Amino acid sequence: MSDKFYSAFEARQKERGIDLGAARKALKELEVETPSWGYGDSGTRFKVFKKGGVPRSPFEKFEDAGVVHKLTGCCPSVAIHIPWDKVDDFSKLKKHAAEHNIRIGAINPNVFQDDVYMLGSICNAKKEVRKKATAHLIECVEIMRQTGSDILSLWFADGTNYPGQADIRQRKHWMEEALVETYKKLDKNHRMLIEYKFFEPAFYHTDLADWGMAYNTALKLGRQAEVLVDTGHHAPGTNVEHIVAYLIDEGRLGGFHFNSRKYADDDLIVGAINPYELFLIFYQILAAKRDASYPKAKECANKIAYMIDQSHNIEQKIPAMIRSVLNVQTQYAKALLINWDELAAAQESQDVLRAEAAVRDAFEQDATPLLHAVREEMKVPVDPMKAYFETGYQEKIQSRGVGGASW
Ligand code: RM4
Ligand code: MN
Ligand code: MN
Repeated sequence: MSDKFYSAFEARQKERGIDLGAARKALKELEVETPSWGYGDSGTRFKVFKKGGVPRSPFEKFEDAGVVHKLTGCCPSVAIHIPWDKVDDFSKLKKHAAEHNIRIGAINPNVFQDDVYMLGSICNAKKEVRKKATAHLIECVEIMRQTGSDILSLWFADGTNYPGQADIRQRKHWMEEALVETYKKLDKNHRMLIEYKFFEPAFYHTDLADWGMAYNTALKLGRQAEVLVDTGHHAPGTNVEHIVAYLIDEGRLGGFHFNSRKYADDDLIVGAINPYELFLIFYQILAAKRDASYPKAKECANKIAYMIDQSHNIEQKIPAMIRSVLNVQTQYAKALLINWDELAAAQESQDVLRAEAAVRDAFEQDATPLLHAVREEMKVPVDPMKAYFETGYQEKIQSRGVGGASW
């Protein structure tokens, strides 16, 4: 990066009243967790296209994730899905992760793939199925201990396809019972994140359909339970950043699953379709972080777990992950360029257009010089995508052949 490039940017931001030192520090602190399943083959209900070079084991997934961290400097942890990433000895996986300068992140139980879960897991009308599902959740708490993870990330495919198919309130009680039982097993430092989704695979009702249900459940469970917002899990047009602001204010926003959507739960690369939404989410988070008058929100905003949850169906997995991380960084960087005094003054004087402009003006800035400067400081390539293709890693992993792990 030429100094000229950065000085012009610096001068411009000075004129706009932005403290670049604070922005650089915040960017350096941003961590984004990548999902093990984002490195495996995935597809649609029509077809899974098998790619060459896809990891054949959880160990190889961590090797690929290690490359993403090496090039971006901000992906030190990897979420795992059980049993997809189940290994005989988790201490070996933990050690392997450490050898690649990363660690095991959130533990995601899977209670949606066994045949017995067709009509639900912890909300299934059959007691033995509920018991099996609950036992798996508890097994995952044990895996948290073995791996040193402090996040149990829960998502349920439970729901029904037809009116009258099941007793909705009864299922709600079963869900609460199973979660109470699991919650009791948590250690003091553990967090339980509850993810909602309004449809799919169930198409009539989903047992945890929206943030309100997830939030209410978290409240009943206790302080260690929080809500996880997957950006793809809302009906079109939903104001996701409002949900984010509300949950932070209540101290219960635990984390994100970032991805982007055009129509349904598309799981496309985050920021690919709606970068402004991602920016506006960060605007709400940063506003809460700055709010000295409301420590509860500030504290919550400071410990949000940022995670990616995507399915790379047609694109190469590793560069897709790098692109995702860069998109998150870019929108975060832009949100850091908001002039908060200007915004507060416009809001105070109830100047609608000036207030809207104060936010949009940051989005319209080119944050590239800032990102490059931060990457230089972090000693990672200024252009991690380009650097990846220069490493020859993609060619190297072709020797793994076709038919690696799915999801
Ligand atoms: C779901 C949800 C979960 C993820 C599964 C694989 O749609 O987003 O977070 O674990 O997909
Ligand atoms: Mn998700
Ligand atoms: Mn999803």
